[in-house]
Amino acid sequence: MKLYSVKMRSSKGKVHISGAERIVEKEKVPETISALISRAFEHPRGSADTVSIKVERLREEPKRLPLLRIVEIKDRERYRAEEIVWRLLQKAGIDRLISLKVYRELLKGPSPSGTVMRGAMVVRAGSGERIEEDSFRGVRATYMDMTESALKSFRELVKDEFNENFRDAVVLSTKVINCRGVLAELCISDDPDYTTGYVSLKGIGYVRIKGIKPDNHPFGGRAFFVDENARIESIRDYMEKEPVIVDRVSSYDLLSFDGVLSL
Ligand code: WAQ
Ligand code: MG
Repeated sequence: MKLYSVKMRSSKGKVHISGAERIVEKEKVPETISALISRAFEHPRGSADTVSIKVERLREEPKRLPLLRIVEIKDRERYRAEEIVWRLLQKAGIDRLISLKVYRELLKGPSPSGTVMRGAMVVRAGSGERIEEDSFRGVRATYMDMTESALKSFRELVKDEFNENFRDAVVLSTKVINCRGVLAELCISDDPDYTTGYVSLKGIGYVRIKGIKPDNHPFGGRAFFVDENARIESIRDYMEKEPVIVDRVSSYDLLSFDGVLSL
């Protein structure tokens, strides 16, 4: 089957507004472009004045993966966002102080210029050292999507919680967590009004965190936590080149925070 990657990036002036991507069969390319352009025009960060679309034939068969298991915290309001983040990351062996440092860095704009990065920082879980080669840009996960049938099951699974940010984020994180050497991911949206983020942990899944940042906060970012032996070249290669398609969903549960910590 001939599969194509369709990517969209939009900006207003020099400012990046949004990006999204799909992997589809050739016949679906035109309608996919149209849907991505509508999305760019309707983005809450502002209507784009420039939208770029890139269409490429995939040279490799995508790796097929099940979606990460998703959990949500039932008693979210009993804890501070910071505490939820560090206690989850502690399950991946990451020290509290390292987690808090990264969390705060993402919230203030993790690029050395004090703005958001386009990609993710890559952090050694043991030492907290940032190893991405370009700390302005970071490492980008790309070439990933869900099959139509997995998307249908995903909508049924998450019901009213469905939105495009959520859909794209679980797919991205499924790719990221399946990378050799990656132990965990922390994500905070840079959209001022999208305050749901997540921590994903290898072997556990995607933990959704409502109110991971304050309302109307225009910064955010992602951190990929890797083990001591991980090489940045192989992490980057996998993230930026290997195509992944999610072809089935797992589960979506509401658990107490203690319940999540004991998974
Ligand atoms: N690869 C690596 N990092 C990325 C990528 C990518 N493809 N796309 C974005 N980032 C980084 C970049 O630094 C952004 O500033 C940051 O992540 C946030 O991106 O309801 O909306 O697209 O469960 O604003 C997560 C929660 C929503 C979804 C995430 O991220 C849910 C979101 P945004
Ligand atoms: Mg955004």
